[in-house]
Amino acid sequence: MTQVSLLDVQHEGEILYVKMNRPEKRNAINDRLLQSIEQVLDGITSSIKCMILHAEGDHFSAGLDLSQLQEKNLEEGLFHSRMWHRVMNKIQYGQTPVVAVLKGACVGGGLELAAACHIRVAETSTFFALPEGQRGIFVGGGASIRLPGLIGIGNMTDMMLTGRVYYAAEQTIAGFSQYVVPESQGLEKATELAKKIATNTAMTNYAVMHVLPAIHKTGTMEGAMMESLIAAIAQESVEAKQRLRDFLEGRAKKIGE
Ligand code: 1HE
Repeated sequence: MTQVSLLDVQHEGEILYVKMNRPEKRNAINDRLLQSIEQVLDGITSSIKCMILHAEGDHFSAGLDLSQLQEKNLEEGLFHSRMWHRVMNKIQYGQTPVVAVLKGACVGGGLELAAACHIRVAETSTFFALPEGQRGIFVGGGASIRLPGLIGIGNMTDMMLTGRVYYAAEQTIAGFSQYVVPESQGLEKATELAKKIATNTAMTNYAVMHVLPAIHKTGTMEGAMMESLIAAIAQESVEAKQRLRDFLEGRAKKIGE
């Protein structure tokens, strides 16, 4: 039997477009889809300056493919969750910033996937939920680690205990996504943002992706020292020095230009 590819991957210059392509199952994430995402992440080279993760169909993702979970025993369940953690960590702490374009369902593991990305652009049809509570299970793709930081532990608790759904259109979701855009405009907005991200120095993007979260999680003394170290490292690069000269000599764009 020929297997249809669950991911559509396209390069455009420095931007890598990765599209989940399982619309008939609302982009529910089975192991094959998760592993395909991991393969793409493993293959990213420094020529890619930003990745955009988006989805075919009306929904970003209906979360974990529940048909797979049903068959797992305790040990398999543990390793399955750890596999999710591995892939989510490769997104968050990988080679390149990732911008996610959200629409329709962004629920369960789909929300965990979105939360691992660096920027989220939500079209107005997006809704966020954690149906794990109602399905009798628990989040297993890193939501406990990432979501409280985005929306607060109180809101995550509410979502899991009561099945609360948040709608992008209500504009109550500042923590879920940094941007809310009209229907069908997510990819255009994500591309605009990716192009900006691609103009940063590699060290700035690295520091934001890897050092900022580490500082955020550590004590203030240690965090301040880490900040000083990465600030010193970043300003030392030839490219940073050139950018500072460009500004001082009137060649750089001003804020907002
Ligand atoms: C699925 C899944 C899925 C759809 N696993 N097959 N996630 C959930 O509990 C969300 C479950 N899904 C839904 O609530 C709805 O499907 C939607 C609101 C997202 C979309 O509704 P709708 O009416 O557009 O589609 P549908 O008719 O419900 O689904 C279309 C098909 O996709 C159907 O299969 P078909 O063979 O009957 O056509 C559905 O069974 C299938 N489908 N969602 C498997 N999730 C790392 S741990 C994370 C733990 C979790 O993510 S738990 C949350 C799981």
